[in-house]
Amino acid sequence: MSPKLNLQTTIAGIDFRNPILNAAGVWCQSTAELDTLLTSSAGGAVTKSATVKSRLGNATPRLKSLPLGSINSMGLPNYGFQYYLDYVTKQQATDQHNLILSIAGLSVADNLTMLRQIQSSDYTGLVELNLSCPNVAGKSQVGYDFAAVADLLATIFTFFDGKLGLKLPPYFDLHQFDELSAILNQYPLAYINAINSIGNGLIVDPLTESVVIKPKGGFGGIGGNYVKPTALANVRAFRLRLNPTIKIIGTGGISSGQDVFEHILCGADLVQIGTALGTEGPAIFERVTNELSDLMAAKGYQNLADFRGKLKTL
Ligand code: RRO
Repeated sequence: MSPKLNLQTTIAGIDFRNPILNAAGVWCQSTAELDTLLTSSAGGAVTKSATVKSRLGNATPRLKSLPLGSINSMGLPNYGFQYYLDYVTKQQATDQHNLILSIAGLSVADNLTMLRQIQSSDYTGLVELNLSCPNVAGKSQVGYDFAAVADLLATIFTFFDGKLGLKLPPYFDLHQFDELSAILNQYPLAYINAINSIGNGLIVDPLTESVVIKPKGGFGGIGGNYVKPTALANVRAFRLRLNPTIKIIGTGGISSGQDVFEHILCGADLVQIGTALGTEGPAIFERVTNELSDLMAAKGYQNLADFRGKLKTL
């Protein structure tokens, strides 16, 4: 990396030496995996979305890698909230702050329970409330119910004063961005993360005439190249509408430095890699960081702020 290049980025006062993290769910279920991320070239790490109690998740096969991406219906396999809270608190005590604690309660009450526990704990870092898991049978994605999101935020901010981000599902109608942004702008959110997988897609294997994953009759979240245009559109649409104090994490379809560049051009402050991290492993962070650096150097950019959000329109 050229000595002049600076990939540093900040969310709610938390510094990241570069803007490229794992996406929640990939390479982050165990502390061993999280340790590997933190010793890789990643800018930081997000933990597997936690539920109050540990879960084994859905029946297998529940993840399939595809030429253009992936489909998953993991069903929130995780070691339980306390496991991840202990991990990020321990890291914080050693001055490692570039972490995000992800939570995904199975109910409003569960989310409030976990947030109250965080509020009364020593952990003061970033927290990501996942409102968009598509894969728990019988549970719909809260992020599509704007009245429920409004109610939840109103309750959360009566007691929570930490650094809160929201993981959102993809939206497809401009009216949805208007309506949700008007709600989110009422609260001191640290960031939003756009997007989770595109929920309830279906991949068909014509040879076997079968679905490719077992849970929910084959329906699952789509990630990878399939979702990049939707992810970019969500980052851009929210950046045009949200208060500048609410930062944006861009997730979806990132497997190269150019993909990171495009997300940042649309307004992302940080980005996360899911599907491609799953197939390539943590070595991807060094490759993608180098590609981003080379692209910035070729364009004469020295900082991410030189091009963040500066997408041109005709
Ligand atoms: O565990 C999952 O099935 C899962 C989650 Br919590 C999520 O937020 N997004 C996704 O694609 N899978």
